[in-house]
Amino acid sequence: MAAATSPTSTKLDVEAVRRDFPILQREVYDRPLVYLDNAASTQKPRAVIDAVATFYETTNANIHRGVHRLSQEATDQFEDAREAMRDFLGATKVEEIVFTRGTTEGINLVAMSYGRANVGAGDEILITHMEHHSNIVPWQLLCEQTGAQLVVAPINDDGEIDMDAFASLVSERTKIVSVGHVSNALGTINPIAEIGRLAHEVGAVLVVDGAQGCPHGAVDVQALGADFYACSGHKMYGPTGVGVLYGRHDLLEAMPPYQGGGEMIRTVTFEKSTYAPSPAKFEAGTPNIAGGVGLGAAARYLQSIGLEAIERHEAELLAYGTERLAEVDGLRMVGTARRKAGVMGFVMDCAHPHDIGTILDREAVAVRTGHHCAQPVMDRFGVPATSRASLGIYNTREEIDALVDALQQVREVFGG
Ligand code: C6P
Repeated sequence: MAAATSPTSTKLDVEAVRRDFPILQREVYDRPLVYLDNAASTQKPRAVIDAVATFYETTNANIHRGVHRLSQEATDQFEDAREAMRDFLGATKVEEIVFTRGTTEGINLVAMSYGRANVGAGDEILITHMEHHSNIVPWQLLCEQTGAQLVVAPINDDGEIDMDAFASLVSERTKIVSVGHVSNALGTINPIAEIGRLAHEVGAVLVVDGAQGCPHGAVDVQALGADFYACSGHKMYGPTGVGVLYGRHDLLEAMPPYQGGGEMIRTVTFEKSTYAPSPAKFEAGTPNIAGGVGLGAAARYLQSIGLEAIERHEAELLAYGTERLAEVDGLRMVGTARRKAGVMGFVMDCAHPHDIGTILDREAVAVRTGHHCAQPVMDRFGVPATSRASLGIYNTREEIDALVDALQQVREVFGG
């Protein structure tokens, strides 16, 4: 792995970072790939690819149950990855890190385990208008099952939470507050610590959807005041099908299991089973072992570059991208919050987002188009869909220029 920067250095060496990602060497339609779909899924550095391949080549075995050497080594590697994620998220104990399939499963776990045990008729779950479907539907399911009420805090025209309205919606009835760290559709970075204070004042727990938070800057679950923080490996340069849920230890210990099966028990008889302590209690069945090992490698890779350097790099690119997109006639940005991560969602007066995406694709520029699994956000801004360019650690100003050039082609094709 190239030493792109040291954690303390100020500037990220983007060319060194790019050399760490083999896929960036490939061409699309005989042109260099311009990958601006990082909010959907990031590319994988050699460190992650090697960690997964080496695991299968040298260590592969089931974990936590074998006395043989490979099983012990596989267990050690998987648990080492848990430690890497503990450190990455600033949790105090490894017992607070539960491996999941990703953010979606993490939030469902909290809803179905903590929620069913602690929420009842007349209680409220507070979310915001900018949430991803993964942070809406699990709470709707919980409300259907318990008779609780889903309350939605409004957002303003820039795509920021209206914090006065939010504060007025927090009450003694609020049992769970669940908010995205960073909006995938708007890029807004939410004031999580402030939201946590409001939640805790009334004894509610704070769940943070960290899918778009942890890839782009340092996360400290304690400083954020998060009681739960869910994230996905594939959005932080790690493998797909694996993620983690951070949960405060006392909460996890008190929560009932979410799924039953092997691994999560202490004893089983037909009359009654008893359960293992967390995190095993929430990890029924054989997990994605190689994926977990790859996720640990991704966390350490990001730390080796430096989370502050990553944040600064993406903030500079976002500022440049916002400026350059403003040059495109008829383009309107959707999501103009003061605190934003590298997500640029936009519409154009001359073309539908899907047509924009198709033309950009022919120019080898990969963006996502659609509702981004955030239909209420689209409704709020009165658009059926947006095109979204989302930034990662390997993106460059030249790639933003390529995006803008391709958008000028869109204007030429569709007129205007
Ligand atoms: N957003 C996007 O293109 P999973 O699928 O479980 O890894 O992550 C779900 C999820 C939850 N919350 C937020 C804020 C997200 O952005 C995502 C995934 C992708 O924006 C795919 S829809």
